[in-house]
Amino acid sequence: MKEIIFATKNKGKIKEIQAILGNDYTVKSIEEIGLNIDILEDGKTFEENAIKKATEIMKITNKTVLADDSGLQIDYLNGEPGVYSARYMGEDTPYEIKNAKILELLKDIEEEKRTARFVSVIALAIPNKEPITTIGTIEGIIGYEMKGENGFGYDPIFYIPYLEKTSAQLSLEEKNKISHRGKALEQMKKILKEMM
Ligand code: ITT
Repeated sequence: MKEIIFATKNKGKIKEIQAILGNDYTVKSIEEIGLNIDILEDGKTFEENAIKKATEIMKITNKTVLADDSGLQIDYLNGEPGVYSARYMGEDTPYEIKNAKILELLKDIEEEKRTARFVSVIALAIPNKEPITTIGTIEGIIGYEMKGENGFGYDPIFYIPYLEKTSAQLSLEEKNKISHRGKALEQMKKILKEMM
């Protein structure tokens, strides 16, 4: 089977990615190939950061590499935490604390003003080729409490009105069908078929 390296250290992401690409490709995280490097995510956009992650690892390995840069944009907070989602309140701060802080900031805000979306940009880097990106989004609102045990990160506060559930209350398969990352990866799957 064709091998793809996924330039992520996030275990929640890799689970979702393997469920989507795993039947067609052998997907390895950077840890699984024995690399331990930190890439400075200094881009201003998801696209810049995704391309940077994929390209840096492609140059080191000389192999096909995918990367995801993603985040949660909360309209009431002017789009924050956005590209800083992983670093919001500090990279090592537990998500219970980050999520509690966001709930507190939006405490008395009515539903109409709680709109938010997850965005994922997937970048593909192949040696000697220009990088290619795909994008996926999912719209929702910030809930009034944390709910659900699945997923990772901000999933317990991301409420999807038409499902009446947070994304942490969805199974991996349910989330992948509708999520930002699922949508971006499905598009990337088509590109991969042509390129590899
Ligand atoms: P890598 O760079 O190693 O892939 P990371 O966690 O640092 O891992 P990002 O820089 O792309 O990745 O930050 C994405 C953050 O956005 C992630 O850490 C979560 O806080 C949040 N996020 C993205 N997708 C999410 C999802 O599906 N569910 C919950 N939170 C998500």
